[in-house]
Amino acid sequence: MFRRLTATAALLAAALTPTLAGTASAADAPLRELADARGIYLGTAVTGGKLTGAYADTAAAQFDSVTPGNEMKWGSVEPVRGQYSWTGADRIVDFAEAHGQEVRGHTLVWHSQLPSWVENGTWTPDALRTVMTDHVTTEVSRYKGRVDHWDVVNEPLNEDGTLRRSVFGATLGESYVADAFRAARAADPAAKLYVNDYSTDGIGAKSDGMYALVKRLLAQGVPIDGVGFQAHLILGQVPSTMEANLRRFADLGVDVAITELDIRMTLPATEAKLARQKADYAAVTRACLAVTRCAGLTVWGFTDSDSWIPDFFPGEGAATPYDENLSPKPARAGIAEALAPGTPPGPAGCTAAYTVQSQWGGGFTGQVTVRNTGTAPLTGWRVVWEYPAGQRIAQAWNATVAQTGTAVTATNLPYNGTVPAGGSVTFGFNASWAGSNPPPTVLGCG
Ligand code: 9MR
Repeated sequence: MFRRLTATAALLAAALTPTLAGTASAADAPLRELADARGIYLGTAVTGGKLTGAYADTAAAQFDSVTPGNEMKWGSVEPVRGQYSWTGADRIVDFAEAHGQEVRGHTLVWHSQLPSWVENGTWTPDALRTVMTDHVTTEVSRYKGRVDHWDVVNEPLNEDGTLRRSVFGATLGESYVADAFRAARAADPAAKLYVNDYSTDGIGAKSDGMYALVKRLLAQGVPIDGVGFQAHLILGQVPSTMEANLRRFADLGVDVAITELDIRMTLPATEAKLARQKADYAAVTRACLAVTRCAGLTVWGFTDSDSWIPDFFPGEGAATPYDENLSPKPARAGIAEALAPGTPPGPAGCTAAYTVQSQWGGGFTGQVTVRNTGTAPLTGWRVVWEYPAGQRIAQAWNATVAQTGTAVTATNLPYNGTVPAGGSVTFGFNASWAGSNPPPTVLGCG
């Protein structure tokens, strides 16, 4: 899909006033309008059974694309061979149509959440190929004209970039990927067909494998339109090569999309971690905006009450842009500010470097350098960090510094908020320590 440009762009540009850290007033606009004005869609995974009340209202108001979290998977729709159950999937597609949203169909061929008759069957290559293409044809035909993007093949690769030995890979080799795409194209020629995987977000062995796979498929004339990057990320670990990675795929002549974004942290969530998460969400959003063929960005659940993370990573969570009570978190503002008219796409606007200048019994002097690594001037900055060993800030200069428990927030003063591209400013402070004085565990700038 190519970017959609609408009149909303001009309206929003006129309505929003640039302030600290981008355009703070963009936080009030629905995310879907901000995204639309920048030519991308903003989607969320949803759980069909929860689509009532405030959950439904937020999903409809903020997002212009939905992905069924589970309801379109093979195990959900064809639990018994040839017997299809569409209730869960229909509910989400109906909801999307009622609210002017696109649908990302997820997913047709995947090694997980398969019915046991497929996973544990004994298959000849021909029999499995027939079962697979029948499944693809039936599901895509059912939603012909109603599903905009399909994750046709999900997670086909191992960590080293080789073909996963799923029942499909082991029985059919790489040919199953091509056959699944051909069946999907035949069933709905207008739907955009994607291959989708995790840990392919930055440049590395696995994304190299995906790159080579997509190149081979294209060379064979396989009807593949796009590559999905799931982006199940860890706080503070947005790959620095994400934008370059998206771009190299786009340069092959396919669309790209961020399909399952979440950014998990070790619980409890603190102010500093949430601020870091905000910067991370913004960085991913900017990476998509920077690549013209990035069709859109989908979060994997918009509320922490509907996230897979706590079940799969005990002790971790708070990975989505809204908290469990559907209140927006700083991460939501991170997306909004990145999408706001006038925010430059591309790499994050600032980094922070923390050093201890001198230390004595019980006290030390610290210094933080804020560097503008973006392409536009910063018009304000905020640095957050977290102390692991009970350090306490006593006084600061060249910034306003506040501490709540372990979390420290430093903001610019009127005279040093503007930092030109490539420039830096420094502030300092005196603080106390006892026992040890380790560096901050979380450090972020936004
Ligand atoms: O969000 C889905 C969760 O409810 C399921 O329990 C889980 C089972 O694996 O699948 C989750 O979604 C996955 C998605 O379909 C593919 N990429 C990884 C996602 C997280 O596991």
